[in-house]
Amino acid sequence: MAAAPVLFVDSHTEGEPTRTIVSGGPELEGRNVAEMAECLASRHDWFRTACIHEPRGNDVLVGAMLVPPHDPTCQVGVIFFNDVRVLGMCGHGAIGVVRTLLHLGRLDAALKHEVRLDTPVGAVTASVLPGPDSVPAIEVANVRSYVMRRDVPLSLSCGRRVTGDIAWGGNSFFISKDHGERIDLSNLAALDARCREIRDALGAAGLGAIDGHPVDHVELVGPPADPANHARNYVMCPGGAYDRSPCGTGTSASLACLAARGALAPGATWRQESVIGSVFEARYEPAPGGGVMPFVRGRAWITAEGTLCLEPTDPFRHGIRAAAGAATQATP
Ligand code: PYC
Repeated sequence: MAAAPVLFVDSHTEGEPTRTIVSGGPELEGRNVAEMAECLASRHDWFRTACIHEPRGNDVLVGAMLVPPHDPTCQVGVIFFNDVRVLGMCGHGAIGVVRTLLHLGRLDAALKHEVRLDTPVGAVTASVLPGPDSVPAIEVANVRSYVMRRDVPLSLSCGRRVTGDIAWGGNSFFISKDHGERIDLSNLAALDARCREIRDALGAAGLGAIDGHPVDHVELVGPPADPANHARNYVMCPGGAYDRSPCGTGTSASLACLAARGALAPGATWRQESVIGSVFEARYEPAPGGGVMPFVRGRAWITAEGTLCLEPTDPFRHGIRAAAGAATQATP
């Protein structure tokens, strides 16, 4: 029997792209979405690389595979992945998925509409709200976010010392303010270098993973360019690409840090600017058990839709992977 076509819809959320796999792809086994994600990672990694790696994708793209939900309160299951691995959660990706569901007519944009997404790290509720220029604003009630370690000092290879908090917002982040770099598109090379130094120093300090979470996102925070906003960030993702959006899980982790310091009251609005100047509006409620329940609001636009073709004769049908310095294709 021929494999079902892989249908996709591409969107961007405040600049950061999401490729939603609407149908097709490998059958994933599991008693819940976390187990299905594990099945994708361990047995079908070729599908992740086919969707995200060149020549079909790129290192900025995040994939979102729609799967049947297991949590009976959820309408859809979603497994996020990037150029490196399967992710637990992705804030901009969740907004892109909901925009895609609206585009496909699976949600009614005219109504205030709630949709629950079953993700590997738990159920996430998204609300569709009226937005400026009749573009809906999508607010994601993310998973509980919390600080794992505060004021962690690091010595970088350049000799600079930085401090930062390690926090969870659906992914784990090292969040630093005293990094010494301008958060500006004209300074990308230096921002990239500083984040890589920080990641190396985290590894050298034995902080590459905490509480079972790889600390593989680095978030540099600075003053906003627009005084209407509260902060600007540069977020390096696990593969080294920077987030064009203000990063939903990174904004959630930042809220947890602000709340832990008493620097932001529950319910108060936090406008988080990205390095490209796009904005997420966020707030939190105290979480039972500590930390915060974050709400992150942003907008997404559809950029493309179609079928991914994996021709059997194409040596790079499963994506180009750099292994030991050589470009190889991933095989199932
Ligand atoms: O929005 O959570 C996010 C995210 C994580 C990595 C890229 N974007």
